[in-house]
Amino acid sequence: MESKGKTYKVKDISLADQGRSKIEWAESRMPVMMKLRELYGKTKPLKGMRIAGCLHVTKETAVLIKTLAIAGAEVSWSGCNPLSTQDDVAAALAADGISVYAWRGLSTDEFYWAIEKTLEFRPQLTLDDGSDLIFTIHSKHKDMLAEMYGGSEETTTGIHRMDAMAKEGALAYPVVAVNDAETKWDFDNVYGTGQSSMDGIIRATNILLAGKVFVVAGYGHCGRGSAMRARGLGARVIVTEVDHIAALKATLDGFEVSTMDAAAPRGDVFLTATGMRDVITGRHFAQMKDGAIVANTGHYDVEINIGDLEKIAKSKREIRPNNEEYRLADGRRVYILAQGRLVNLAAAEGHPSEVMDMSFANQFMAMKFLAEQGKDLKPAVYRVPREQDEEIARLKLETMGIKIDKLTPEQIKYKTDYSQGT
Ligand code: RBV
Repeated sequence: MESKGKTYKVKDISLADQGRSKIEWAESRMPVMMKLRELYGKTKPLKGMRIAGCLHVTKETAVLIKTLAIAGAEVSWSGCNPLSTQDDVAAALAADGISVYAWRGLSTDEFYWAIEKTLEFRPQLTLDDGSDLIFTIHSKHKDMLAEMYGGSEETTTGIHRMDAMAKEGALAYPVVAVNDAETKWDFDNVYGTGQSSMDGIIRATNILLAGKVFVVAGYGHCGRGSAMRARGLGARVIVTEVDHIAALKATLDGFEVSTMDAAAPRGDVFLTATGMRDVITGRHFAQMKDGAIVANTGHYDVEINIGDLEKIAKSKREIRPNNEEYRLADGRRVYILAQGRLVNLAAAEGHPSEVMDMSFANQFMAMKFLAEQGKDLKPAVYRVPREQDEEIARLKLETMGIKIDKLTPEQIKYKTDYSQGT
């Protein structure tokens, strides 16, 4: 509902209590975020800053949004994928006074409408997952550029977009590549994607993964996490790649590496994690076994060419939530999960809170950094400083009750003394 005087549009505001419980649950699993609230709730480093965010509206994102608000920011939010919004969480945020424009299942027009709504208060900072906000401001709202302090980007696909923009000289404000922090991509992309993708596939199908041939396309961080978890559940995993080094890593990690053409007739389950379009196309569908299940965990829905499948399919029906059965002329059935959109967020709840704790701590610190220094920075893509990564890892370990060793002064000396050999 969008009503006069209200700065939100969500599916059903009466779901707010349910959403609040979910958010509380996430808070109880996100100790680093709670620590940031404690630290910056007093000093309010984001006071007076207007932040527009475009990132999956999940219980974890709600924890980030509330933390930004506690640190003084005014926030306006939209979801970054048509199928990832948790409507109860959106309702809870709206009921608690956050300006949020997000509901599950919005159309492409509504998706961009929601982004426009979040820009109405003329943000000074943008927080993106996929860079749709940054791109919209640069293409449609150039008048806003002068007020911008900077932006941050959550995911690999968005970073590629930003690097390309910077290379062309088209980027007009500084962007922090949150994705590339070690405490983000070595954890969120690997363990987060690994677990949440299995979760999405299982919720949409409830199949037994043990004994299945599970094809993972792409052996970047997300592909590696997914391959590891599929193997852990007893699947026989085949990895497909276009990059020689990644293919070699997968091989030495003990996975079978093959081409998609060779894997297509063998796979029971397919999962794309490449960030590239047309990874599974018509000629692959034509080879698949009856009952093959096909899903994507990459940011955009371009990895599986569903248009090709539509062309050869005789009929289609929803057999379970987030699971569509396509029947081919010869009677074979192929199942597409979550319309080829990221299965971990569309068919499950996204990455677990514990891992988003680190990703979103990086987001928070990026916002703080840009609020303080953004105006002095040249437009470029900035990597997260090493100290920030180290501090987040330190805090995470501390909240997990894990202690580590410290170098002695002799060891530090040894480390820097190049004269000592055998
Ligand atoms: N992602 N967010 C969640 N639970 O809020 N789960 C996954 C969540 C992010 C993740 O950081 C990844 O980079 C991005 O979604 C892909 O769009």
